[in-house]
Amino acid sequence: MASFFSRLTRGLSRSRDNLAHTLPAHSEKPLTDSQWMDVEDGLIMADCGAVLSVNLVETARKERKAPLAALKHAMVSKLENPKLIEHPASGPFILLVVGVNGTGKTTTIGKLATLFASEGKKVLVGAADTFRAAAVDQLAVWVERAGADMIRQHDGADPAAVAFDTIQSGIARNYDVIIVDTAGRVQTDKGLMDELAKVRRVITKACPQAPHEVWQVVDGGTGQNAVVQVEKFREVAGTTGLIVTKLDGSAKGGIVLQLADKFHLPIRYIGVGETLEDLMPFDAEAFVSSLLPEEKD
Ligand SMILES: Nc1nc2c(ncn2[C@@H]2O[C@H](COP(=O)(O)OP(=O)(O)OP(=O)(O)O)[C@@H](O)[C@H]2O)c(=O)[nH]1
Ligand SMILES: [Mg+2]
Repeated sequence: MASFFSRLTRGLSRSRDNLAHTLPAHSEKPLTDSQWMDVEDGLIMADCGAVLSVNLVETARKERKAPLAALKHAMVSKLENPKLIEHPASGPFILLVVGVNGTGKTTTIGKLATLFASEGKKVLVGAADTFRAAAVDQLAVWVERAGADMIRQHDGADPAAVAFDTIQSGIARNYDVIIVDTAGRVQTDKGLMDELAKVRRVITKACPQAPHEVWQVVDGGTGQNAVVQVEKFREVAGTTGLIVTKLDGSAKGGIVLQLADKFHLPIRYIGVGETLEDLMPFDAEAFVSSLLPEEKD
């Protein structure tokens, strides 16, 4: 836990230091117009985007609170999403994981499989990234370590066929959780996006209520482009939640707020590294605290 937050705090230090120049941590005094403009700039630099940054400052200015506390409150409100994870009344919980190349899908699935298995659930993973043999082997290592099972086919097999097979056998063999991994794809590649739509359709064919959740994994260091990615994947794959990874690297953090605000999608998990402990359920309050300068009493 401690190391998770220290990695997150270290990862977001650039944005936080930037904001610390403009937001006096201990001051109850209202900021001047030009100070608020500096805060707005700090938010834009932190990847919050112009529209949201203006909106956050407007909201914070209306509050009868110390400036830092007011901004924190405004940011947390943007991130709190009451949407509960959709669990089926009976049968397995079926999760489809999608996203652009290299964002961390396979690693995240490995970590999720381990988490679910540690809760005593029987977990099946479908290796529907059939592009590279190495992708399936990478997944197999995680799955084995998690004590979960995996469905795979030959290299180059139809990803939709692997997904169908996975759902069918997962239901027949009474798994509690089924997670389908997919190949990374750029949202502008029509052929690959059509293929993803087909994977989704086929999952529904194998189980009419599925997928119960579709989580898009986003690289936190992507910047503004993440907005276009989420827009397109949501349209094609019906994204229901987001996982933002690599917040330990060059990410500025504000993209998390921007995505949550723009698409009203819950952030389910965030990742700050490559090991199992580096994935945590998202906590809006803790995240905003890492992004803003520390409040002093
Ligand atoms: N620093 C850091 N690295 C991460 C994080 N999550 C994943 N990675 C690394 O990112 C790289 C790509 O991860 P994968 O899980 O293979 O990504 P993917 O989305 O499955 O990639 P494709 O299947 O090729 O699209 C690996 O080296 C991971 O270890 C994270 O939160 N922080
Ligand atoms: Mg992968």
